[in-house]
Amino acid sequence: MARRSSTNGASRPQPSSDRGAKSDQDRGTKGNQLASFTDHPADTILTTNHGLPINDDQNSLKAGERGPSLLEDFHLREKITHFDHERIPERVVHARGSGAHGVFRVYKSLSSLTKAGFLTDPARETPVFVRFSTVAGSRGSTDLARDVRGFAVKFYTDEGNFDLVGNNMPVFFIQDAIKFPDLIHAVKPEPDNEIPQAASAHDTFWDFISVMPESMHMVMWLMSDRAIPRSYRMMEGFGVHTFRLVNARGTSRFVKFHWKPLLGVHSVVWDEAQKISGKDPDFHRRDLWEAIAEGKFPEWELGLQVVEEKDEFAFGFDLLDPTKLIPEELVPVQRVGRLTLNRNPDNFFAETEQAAFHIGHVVPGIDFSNDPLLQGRLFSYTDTQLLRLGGPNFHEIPINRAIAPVHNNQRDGLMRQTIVAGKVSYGPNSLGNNEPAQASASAGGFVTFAEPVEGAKVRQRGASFFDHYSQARMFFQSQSDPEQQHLVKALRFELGKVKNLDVRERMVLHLAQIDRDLAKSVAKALGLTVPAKAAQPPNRSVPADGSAKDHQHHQLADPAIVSEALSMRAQVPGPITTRKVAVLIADGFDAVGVAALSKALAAQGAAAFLVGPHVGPVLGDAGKAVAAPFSILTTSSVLFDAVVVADGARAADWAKEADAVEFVRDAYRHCKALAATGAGIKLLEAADIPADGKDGNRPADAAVAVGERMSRGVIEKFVTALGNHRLWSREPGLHLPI
Ligand code: HDD
Repeated sequence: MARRSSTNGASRPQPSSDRGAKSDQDRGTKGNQLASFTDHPADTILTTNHGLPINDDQNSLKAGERGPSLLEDFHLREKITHFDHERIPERVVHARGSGAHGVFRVYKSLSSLTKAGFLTDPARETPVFVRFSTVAGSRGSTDLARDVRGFAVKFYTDEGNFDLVGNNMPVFFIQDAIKFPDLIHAVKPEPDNEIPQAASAHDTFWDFISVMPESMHMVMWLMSDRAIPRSYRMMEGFGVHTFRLVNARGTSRFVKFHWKPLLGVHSVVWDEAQKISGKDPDFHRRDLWEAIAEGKFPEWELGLQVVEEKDEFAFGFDLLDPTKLIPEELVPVQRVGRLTLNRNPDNFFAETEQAAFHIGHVVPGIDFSNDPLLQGRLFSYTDTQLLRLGGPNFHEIPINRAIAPVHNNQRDGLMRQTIVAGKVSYGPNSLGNNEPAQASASAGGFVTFAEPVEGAKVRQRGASFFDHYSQARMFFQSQSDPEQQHLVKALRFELGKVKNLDVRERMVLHLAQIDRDLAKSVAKALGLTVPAKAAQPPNRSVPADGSAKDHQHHQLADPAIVSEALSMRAQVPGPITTRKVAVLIADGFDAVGVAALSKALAAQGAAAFLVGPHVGPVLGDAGKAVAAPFSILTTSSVLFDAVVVADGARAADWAKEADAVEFVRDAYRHCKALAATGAGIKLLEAADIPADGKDGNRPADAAVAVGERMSRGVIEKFVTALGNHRLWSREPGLHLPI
């Protein structure tokens, strides 16, 4: 098999030829004469990094069979030196991630809003690279941590790269970038013992939050199920900040960017998330990889909320405040284009790990607002790459290269790849025809929107920034009952893990400002009570001289809004495409029934996976064996969306297996669709799952389908339940009394 070692990477848009210098590696492995050394083709022969074919890669060079190794062994030294330097610093935040290539296309020209070429030409397909991530954990941490997810998109446009570096939540913890290092120090593992990994449920995080009221809205999102997505493919994305769109006439409007997944917005439950973290910490990474490998390409629509310049002050909150969102009920999201992820990276390190996103990578037609969080980010991203990727030439790494031509007078530096001919590396010049030449606006030159700016130099924020609770309340009150329950349980869990009593008490005071019932429910599980008139909780995020005192706990002028768009449950569940169903089979299983079920699932893009008592051949009732890819030991129902127990000669044996009982019990507890036929029903009974028609004392469960045979009725009921994602009404019985 031919080995690919191109620095241009077949795996990403090709850069313009004038900058694509060939590497030593390419030159070294392409020589024809190598073919004569072995039976292998020339480009498969093992060489040093300098192209020398290696004769023995099994033994180091020694002075005699039993003698010491020799310093002369250049191959040993090169190999081990390279190995010693294989690691680069992981990202200080968002270290754990997964990437994919794809394309973006706008539905129709948005030229009235922006002059950005990729948003004005529906015929143009723009290549993209997307990296999803968690924030707090290290590179090897679990995918299912309760955390914000990064959603970073690099558009390789004809006018340069545009990076939309967003999250799966539309607001942020802090209002000003100056607090970012504090936030991250608080949430990362505690510095004395580096515990806990990838978790916010510890004292330093909640200590910080409990004296930072501006975090309350984001904390509601973090405690909601949005923080434990079912899949990267089933998350919304948000640019968070207010940006500007500028059209060819120079008219500017404010804009919030959204990504709306076509598979719906779905999450797992917390107990499930914790179990997935043990059973398959790569769950989201695997899910994304497999969907793309199978050709079931994840898709999102790009959404815009556009606000006219004249309406800048039309809201009770400030558009520059990243702890506030614009309710979709006030400004609808227009869906303007589609993102499709259609290709897995060839090499994780070269592409996903070395991808360098920067919120400052914009193209003509897109501009910034004065959001103080955004402004600070404009500094941070290039700065961090200098350390992480080792110097100023990280833009030359294939995954980061623009497809637009790059010409400038920047030269040299560590690991420079581009070979620029000629003497002139300055401008203006006369020796080089004054090139590279500046581009006029009409020739595509980026011109910053000429926003008038005036004011005293101050370290202050606008008054409405000090309303910390209104939108937190709006978020909580917009959730459906099960979503509120999950949020309450998450707070009980997280604060229950906090050892410091003062921190717990302060948090209850904050919750009381958001919603009294919420505070009471959480307090109860912490052994606390909410005072009849809850005191104002502390706010340490004010300057030492108290100049911001007047603004503390300011209340929004807007009437209370309940925003359906904030509830995942209020949204269309989406198709069952790519949903995974575990089918438990034992020897003598109902082969025709399982085939009918698999066919029905496949017809809607979902897939059945056979789980046997062991991996490998399991006999069907007609004597034909099928290979089970999973056994009850190698997998778990938390890794599937739904579970079926098939009838068969040995199906009743499942009921005696503790692992099988756990399998279906978890599926039921996590509100998933279940089906069982014939003797398979015994397993549901062993797990105390109400199987309708079998136990007259219990009401039928809308997401448990049972029958003697795998009838059309059983399959239809099961598939409908799968389409509803989860049957949350099962849950109340599982809760502590509130
Ligand atoms: Fe950030 C990475 C998103 C605030 C500093 N950030 C990073 C990534 C995402 C975000 C998705 C990972 C990119 C990738 O996959 O490589 N960050 C956000 C959002 C924010 C935000 C949506 C608020 C709205 N970030 C933020 C602030 C600062 C940073 C206020 C610093 C002042 N972020 C960084 C960083 C990182 C980063 C240190 C780490 C690795 C990197 O940039 O390339 O520069």
